[in-house]
Amino acid sequence: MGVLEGKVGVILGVANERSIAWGIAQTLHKEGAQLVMTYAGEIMEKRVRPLAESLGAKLILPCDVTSDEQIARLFESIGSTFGGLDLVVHSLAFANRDELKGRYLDTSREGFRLALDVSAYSLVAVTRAAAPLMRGRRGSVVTLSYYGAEKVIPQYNVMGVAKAALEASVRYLAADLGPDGIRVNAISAGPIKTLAAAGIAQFRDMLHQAEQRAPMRRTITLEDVGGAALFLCSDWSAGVTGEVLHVDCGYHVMGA
Ligand code: NAD
Ligand code: 0WE
Repeated sequence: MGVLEGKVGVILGVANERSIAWGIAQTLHKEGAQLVMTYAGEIMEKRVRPLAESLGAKLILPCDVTSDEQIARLFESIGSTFGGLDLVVHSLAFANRDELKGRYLDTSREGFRLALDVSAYSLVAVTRAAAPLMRGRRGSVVTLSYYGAEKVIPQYNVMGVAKAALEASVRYLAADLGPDGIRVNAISAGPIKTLAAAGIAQFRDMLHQAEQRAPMRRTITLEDVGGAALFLCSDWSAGVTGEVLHVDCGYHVMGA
C-alpha cells in the first residue's frame, strides 16, 4: 500500500512532461495520492489535460495565480468534490524574460512586482485558500525554490529576490499554520532542463558546472525531486516544517 493512500493533493505548475511538478505528480500518484491538477491559461490546458488524465486526476482546473477569483474557485471545487485536502504542491514562478539578463540593478518596478506576485505572493494566497480544507488532516504544503535565493547567481536577478521572499514566506506560513497541524516546506532544487530553463543563456554551462562541482558529480532528476516531495508530503516528515530541503546533489555545501 502506498504511503499517501487516502490523501488528496493539488499540484500547481505542470506545463509539460519535463516540469518539476510533473515529476512530483508521478511520484505522489505512485504512492496512492488522489490528484487535482491545474493549468495557467488555455494554451497550457491542451498539454496538461492529457498528462493529468493519465494519472486519473478527477479535477483538472484553471488556476492563474495572479487571479484571486481563480484561486478561490479552485479550492471551492476541491472542497465540494473531496470534502477536504491534504497536500498542496506549488511549483511555479515567472519573471519577464528581459529581467533574467543583465544587471539586477536595472530591474523595473513592474518587473519586480510581477516576479514577486507570481513567484512568492502566490504561495501565501494559495496556502490561505487551502488551509480551511486541511484542518485536522495533517496537511502539507511544498514549494520549489532555487539556490539563487541564498547566493548571487548571475542573470537570475529578480527571481533570486523572489525566491528569498518565497523561502521567508515558508517560515512565516509554517509558524502561522503549525498550530493547525499544517506543515509548510520548500525544496531548493538544483538546475534541471525544463520549459522555465529553456532559452536561459548559458543554462547548459550551468548544468555542466553543477555536474563538475556537486559532490555527487551529476545533476538532479525529476525522480530526485519527486522522492524529496514524497517525504515532505508524507507523515514520515511529520516533525519537519519551515524547512528548505536542498535537492541539488550536494552542490550548496561546497565552498571552493
Ligand atoms: P516549468 O516551466 O515546467 O514550470 C513552471 C510553471 O509555472 C508552468 O507550469 C507555468 O504554467 C507556471 N506558471 C507561470 N506563471 C503562472 C501563473 N501566473 N499562474 C499559474 N502558473 C503559472 O518549469 P520548472 O522548472 O518545472 O519550474 C517549477 C518550479 O521549480 C519553479 O518555481 C522554478 O522556479 C523552480 N525551480 C526550477 C529549477 C530549474 O532549474 N528548472 C531549479 C530550481 C527551482
Ligand atoms: O526558477 C527558475 C526559472 C524561473 C523562470 C524562468 C523563465 C524563463 C521564461 C521565471 N520566469 C521566466 N520567464 C520567462 O519568460 N530556475 C531556477 C531556472 C533558472 O533560470 C535562470 C537560471 C536558472 C537555474 C535564469 C538565469 C540564471 C539561472
